[in-house]
Amino acid sequence: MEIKQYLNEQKTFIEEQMGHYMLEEGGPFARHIDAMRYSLFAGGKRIRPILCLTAAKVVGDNDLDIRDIVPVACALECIHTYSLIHDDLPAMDNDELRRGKPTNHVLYGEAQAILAGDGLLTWAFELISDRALGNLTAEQRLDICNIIAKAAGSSGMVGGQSLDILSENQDIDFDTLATIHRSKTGALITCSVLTGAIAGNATAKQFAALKEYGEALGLAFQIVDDLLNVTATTEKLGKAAGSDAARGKATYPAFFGVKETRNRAIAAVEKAIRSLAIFDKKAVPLRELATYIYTRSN
Ligand code: GRG
Repeated sequence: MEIKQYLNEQKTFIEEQMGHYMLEEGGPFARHIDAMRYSLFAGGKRIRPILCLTAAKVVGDNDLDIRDIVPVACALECIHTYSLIHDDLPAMDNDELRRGKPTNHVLYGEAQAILAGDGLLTWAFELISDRALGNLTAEQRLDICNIIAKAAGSSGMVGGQSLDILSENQDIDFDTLATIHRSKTGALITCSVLTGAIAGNATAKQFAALKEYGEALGLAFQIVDDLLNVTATTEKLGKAAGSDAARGKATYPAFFGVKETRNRAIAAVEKAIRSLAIFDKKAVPLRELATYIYTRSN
């Protein structure tokens, strides 16, 4: 299978579906909804929703209808987009470019950008908990809400972001860097895989394997992000290259140099692929996605 073609098809499908599930334009809150839609539809690889849907297909039986899981996949992208909007704010990374376009606060102002992020985060939980959307049991919805809240909140992405900011220009040890990567980036990636596992009714053994896969993939993803920040151009990245060093952030290349960082990324990809040993050829897209994470250029 050609993974790039699979990813493109999935990205197109998810973007169509997000158009369907996102708040409609207009009405009294038109400017707020515009700001949310601007960042949600500004491009992006859609890796988290793709992981969710692909994991569900791996464990699901023949009756699985992927459309039942689409609201959850869209919710993951809403949360990811909120995190990027807030990450770009002047109080955080103060970036003016994201996905090759002006950041949310540059266009809408800081207050509206904060609210666009808040709106997307909250909308995500509305999508998952709305019984009229998709055919999931109440228990599945509750488990999915819980796993996402944990991954996105203070013991996951938000906590990791806090530690990341506090660690700028500090002499942190490798354990702290690993904690930042695991919580800030890895947690939402792992949970994207696991939401698919819950929606597809994974067995305990399948769930454990997918958890190991998600954790290794999340690590590989962040190591490659660190590498690209050093090796790629702003044009290619669609966001400021070299920004980690400029901000005094601890990264894998800062700890180990580029060559050893590449080796560690490859080791994480290999671990992710090994974790899928219990699955048959249905898991090919997950395996190839792990390799793609290493070779991606933005
Ligand atoms: C709660 C005020 C407040 C802020 C939260 C949690 C947070 C802000 C920010 C952390 C999220 C963050 C920027 C993590 C870095 C992860 C990362 C590598 C993001 C880029 O992901 P891609 O490459 O992006 O999937 P695309 O553009 O493809 O969607």
